[in-house]
This record gives sequence, structure tokens and C-alpha cells, in this order.
Amino acid sequence: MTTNLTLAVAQVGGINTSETKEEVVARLITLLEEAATSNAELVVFPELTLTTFFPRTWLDDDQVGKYFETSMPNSDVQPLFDRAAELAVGFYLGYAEQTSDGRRFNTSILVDRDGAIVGKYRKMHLPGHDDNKTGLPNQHLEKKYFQEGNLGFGVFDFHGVSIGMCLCNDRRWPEVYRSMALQGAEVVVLGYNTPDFVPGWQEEPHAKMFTHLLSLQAGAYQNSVFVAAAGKSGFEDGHHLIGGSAVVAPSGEILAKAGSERDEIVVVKVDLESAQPYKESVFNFAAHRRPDAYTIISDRKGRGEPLPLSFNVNE
Ligand code: ING
Repeated sequence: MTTNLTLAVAQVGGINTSETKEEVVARLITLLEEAATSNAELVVFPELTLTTFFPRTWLDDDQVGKYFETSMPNSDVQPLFDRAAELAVGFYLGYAEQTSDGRRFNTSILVDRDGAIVGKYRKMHLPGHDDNKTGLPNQHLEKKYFQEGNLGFGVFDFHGVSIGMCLCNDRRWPEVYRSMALQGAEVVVLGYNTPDFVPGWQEEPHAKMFTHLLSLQAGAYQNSVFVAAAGKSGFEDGHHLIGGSAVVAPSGEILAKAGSERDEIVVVKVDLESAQPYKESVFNFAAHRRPDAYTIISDRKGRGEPLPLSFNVNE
């Protein structure tokens, strides 16, 4: 049983449309090398971390294609795979995937310390919209550019550690962590791009960071897992994304958090065994959960009417 894992979240401080994938990969390699100097075994990169957050802009099909990877690895990212294997560091990478039959997903992969892809995930919760909302500071067109994920919430073996993956908006949905914790996930890794302005999302500025961290901390505590989240942050062509890359313990405590909105590595050596007391007591799923009472959660998609009462309130 592996007890320790040295985790790094690699925050990427904004990618402008002028930057080439080659330049971005060079930045990722620099971050990975810095993490390796702190003996990191796994580096978590952000969502869509090879390009600018292009869903902020309405693009025609021939304009948006360049943001997608038609194979993984490929010539652009091979240097990252090579350097990581050289340093025996695994990584999580978020990118825009186009399949051979043209389907497009917001995807992440988990690569082990030998450079082999051992996990894949396609974003299940796509936020935003698919219509052209002109006249706004930016749009959020993930529902236009990506299909909903079709791989479910997998848990993968990373050198003896069970790791679940998700992406950005997924972190706000409690079902995500629970689905992976029920499969034995010890660590949940995720990348995110959280813009200041999302059509329809009205929150005060401080609340954007609060709800981001709250989501990580709740997911970690309620499921006795470590959560490692890496953000694309800072400014991209003048559009701001929040930072706050962090590693959270099963206690719900933030173990470490990025202090900047730039490229920044945050490294934490986590003691996986420290989750055990929570799993054996307050969140002993097998002893305490009542799935017989939760069926509404998977039966219903949207809000509806109260369920008919199966009892008389006066009895
Ligand atoms: N980004 C945002 C996120 O979930 C969002 C989108 C946030 C939409 C809040 C609505 C409300 O952090 C991505 N990429 O999902």
C-alpha cells in the first residue's frame, strides 16, 4: 500500500492567442522541471492547457479546429512527454480532443512516470451556452465546441495510488467526487479555467475564489480524498481568469495554494494514510450511506415537484 505521494499543481498564468503550442509546451516543461526538483511524482496541469481559453470567443468551425489535438501525444506535446519520462514524473494534462471521426471533447489524460497514458477523461458537465451572445465582454461556448463526455468518471492506477480525474465545472458537482470515491479514489486531480465573467453567472469578485475553493474543500472532505486543482490563471488577451491552484486534504483543509496568478508550482507531499480515519468513521460509506433513499438524485435531471409522501405526517 503506497502511503506517500508528492503532488504538484502547475498553475499556468495565461496563454494569449499569439502564443504557439511550442512556446506553451516549453512553459509546461519548465514547470515540470521545477516540480521535479522538489521530487514531485505527479504534476497536475490545467484544463485546456495547450491553448488560450478559446471558448470565450465565437469562432467558425474552420477557425476553431486549430485548438484541437487530433492525436495524443503528437509532435507539439512530445517534448513534454519525453522530458517527463526522463525525470520520471507523471502528469495530468487537459486539452481539446478531436477524435478520428471528428467528435470534439474537453479532455484530460493521466500519464504515468514512464510516460504511458494510464487514464483518460472527457468533461461531463459542460457549462455555458452554445448560442452567439454578442455584445458581452466574453462568451462561454463550451456547449458549442465540445460534446458531453462519454467515458464516465473513471479511477485509474498511478503507481499504486488510485486517482480520479475531472475538469473544471465538474468540481462544482458533488456527484463527481462521490462517483470516484465509491470506486476507491484516493486523490482527485483536475484542471480548470475560471473566467471572471461567465454569461449568467453573477457573483461578487471575491465569491469566484470562494466558490472555487469551497467546491474543492467540500469534495475532499465529504469523500475523504485529496483534491489537487491546477488553474489557467491571470490574463489571456485581457480576459482575467482566477488563480487559486491548490491541494486540499481529506480534512477539507487547504494544504497549499498558489500565491500568484502566474506560472507557479505548488508541491505537497501527501500522506495518503491520513484519509483512513475519515473513511473508517464519519465517511464510512458502507456503514452509513442510504442509497435506497437517494434514487431521486439519478432519476431526475432538473428541479421538479416534491415526491409524493409515503406516510401520514400526523402518525
Ligand atoms: N469554467 C467555469 C467553472 O466552472 C463556470 C465555468 C463557472 C460556469 C461558474 C458557470 C458558473 O469554473 C469552466 N471551464 O468550467
